[in-house]
Amino acid sequence: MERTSKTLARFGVAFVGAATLLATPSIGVISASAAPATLNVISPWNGNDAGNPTISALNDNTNTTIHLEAELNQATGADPAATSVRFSYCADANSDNNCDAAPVIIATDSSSPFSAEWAPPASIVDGTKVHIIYEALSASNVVVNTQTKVFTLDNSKSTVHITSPTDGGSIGVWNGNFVAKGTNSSDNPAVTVNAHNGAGTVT
Ligand SMILES: [Ca+2]
Ligand SMILES: [Ca+2]
Repeated sequence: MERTSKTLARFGVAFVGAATLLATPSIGVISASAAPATLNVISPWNGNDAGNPTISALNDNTNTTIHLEAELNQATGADPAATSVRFSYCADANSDNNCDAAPVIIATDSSSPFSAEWAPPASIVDGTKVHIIYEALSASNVVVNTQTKVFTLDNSKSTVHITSPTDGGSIGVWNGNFVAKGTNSSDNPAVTVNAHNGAGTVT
């Protein structure tokens, strides 16, 4: 059964039944036969500022973009082959949890780590809620899974840009120290590295 996501429904895009054919895949339309492949959102991390996660485009001494990343996981046989991730955004300036206009595609990445660098347009001012939409696409550009994360743009928040370990790379240590390197915004934020293997804070 085909369905439209809340994202599309919010814009009043008419859904006239399962026979609807679209010339190109639209954001949020999930294919009729596909069981969802796993789509894990990596960045931005929405665990900061409990209940009100923020993103910041403050210059991190490398760039003023916000890193978007997701991971595809399709180890089980029933999953359709997702081959790329498409990143989109919309603004929700009146904070009613609905996009104020149709989502705008940022980029599509077809190689792991699936990522994009996003420069928020000047039209999105500080304090605006932003929906980041992650879509797993099949080789024929059918959406097989989608997730939306909501953040508030707050360019007063400190930023970091990690250069080592490399994005998606491996760390060749089993139980020891490793060095994380990068740049940070000029307000000199304190940087904490958390290990996601249960070891807790390591630096
Ligand atoms: Ca950055
Ligand atoms: Ca809105």
